[in-house]
Amino acid sequence: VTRSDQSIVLIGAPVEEGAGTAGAIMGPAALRTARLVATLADLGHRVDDRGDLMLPPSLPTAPEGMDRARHYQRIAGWSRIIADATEAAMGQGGLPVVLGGDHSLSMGSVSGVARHCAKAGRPLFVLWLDAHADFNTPATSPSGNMHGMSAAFLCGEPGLEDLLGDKPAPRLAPENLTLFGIRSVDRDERALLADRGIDVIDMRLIDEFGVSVLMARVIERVAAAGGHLHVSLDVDFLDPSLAPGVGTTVPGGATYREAHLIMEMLHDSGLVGSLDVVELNPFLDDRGKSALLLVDLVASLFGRQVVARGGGRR
Ligand code: Z70
Ligand code: MN
Ligand code: MN
Ligand code: MN
Repeated sequence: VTRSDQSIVLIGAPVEEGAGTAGAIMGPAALRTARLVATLADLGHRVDDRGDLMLPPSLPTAPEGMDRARHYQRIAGWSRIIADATEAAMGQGGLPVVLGGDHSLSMGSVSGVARHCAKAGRPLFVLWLDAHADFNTPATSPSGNMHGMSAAFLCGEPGLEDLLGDKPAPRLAPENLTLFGIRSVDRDERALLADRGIDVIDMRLIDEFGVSVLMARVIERVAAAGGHLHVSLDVDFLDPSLAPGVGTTVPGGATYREAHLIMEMLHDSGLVGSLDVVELNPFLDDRGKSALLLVDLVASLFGRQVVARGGGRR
């Protein structure tokens, strides 16, 4: 339950090879500079900052035909150490928060969480807050950038079967994935999403129904299944006027108030057991603005409230 006494494990994952633009390597440092650790500790949580992971010098070899997945070897190396780190943190009763780094890191983070959930017999649900669907495969991707493939990989789409080597993860049930905030999808990616029946909450639905109704639906499904909810927060979910520190800006993103409400509802649900904060590119940011907003959002997710409420709303 997401209350004021979580054991939060911070895992820096300075991976940027999955993105088309360099700079996400500085993301974990910027989030720490924006006082992430003290902010979570002030909310009453135990915070164990394990520092940044390091890519080992010897990388996995790429299978034949991996030229459609750029920097495959490095992303495979990252995925394996990130998966081991989130699985270990959860095994110790911790709540892993992975600081990115580009969104390819979720291939590792969610895989480690999935391994833990499989052992614990708990169904895994993933909420993917993003402008993009990240549902390309090496065959459908127009760019070859692996940060656009992570959600598809996790659902077992073909092309990256050897990524995790001899420690593969159980696939995420496609019906347990919700993409939320979507406003940029590639042609073949759109066809794949439709074919697999992925739950895509795009900006049109958000405008029409509001985040409150749509989020309540997601939370109810996870609660009914007694599931573990992993939240994968891509900075470009937010409108670029609020969070300019991203490689690919897409107009029409979530507002400050929508984003905070989502985090508050997630906190109140008590269902969130792991988190990624990805795609922050401090090189492109405006005086730390995006990093500071992310830390505020993470604070809301971990229980910061404007006014202390009694038991009624938890
Ligand atoms: C496009 C691709 C992407 C950012 C994900 C974009 C992917 N669909 N871009 N996150 N910033 O190249 O696959
Ligand atoms: Mn557990
Ligand atoms: Mn993304
Ligand atoms: Mn994105």
